[in-house]
Amino acid sequence: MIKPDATGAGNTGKIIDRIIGAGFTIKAMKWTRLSMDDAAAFYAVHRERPFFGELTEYMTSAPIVAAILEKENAVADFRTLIGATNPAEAAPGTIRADFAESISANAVHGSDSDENAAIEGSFFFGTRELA
Ligand code: 3AN
Repeated sequence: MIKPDATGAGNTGKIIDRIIGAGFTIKAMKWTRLSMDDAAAFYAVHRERPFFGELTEYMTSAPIVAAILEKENAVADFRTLIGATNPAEAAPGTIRADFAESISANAVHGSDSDENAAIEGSFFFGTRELA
């Protein structure tokens, strides 16, 4: 997912370009905006965390781009491409080092396992939307 800070700053194209340049195939993609219910459901695992309110507020503040990406070793390679959650700790040249504003406005989201990638993919897309 490309998050509200990045879509709002006009960085969507640059981020997609990096994703394609790193060898990912786009299987599905959409520009949309999360409702509060959507954001709460998507981040349900973080429900009890102190930053949950800030996170859902932020994630509904502007459009996002959702995508399903395919690559050998996709989860690990995507996390390498985007860098650490906190942009201050993200390795130079990563998407978060170059485009993220803060730990909550951190430009992109990546699934943390194949299992969660399948769950998150079906949150946004039906099977007819897969290329
Ligand atoms: P990642 O997106 O790197 O997998 P997670 O799953 O630990 O990170 O956290 C989900 C999202 O919650 C992050 N992308 C970030 O926007 C937000 N977040 C995580 N930790 C904090 C924090 N300490 N303060 C504010 N927001 C946070």
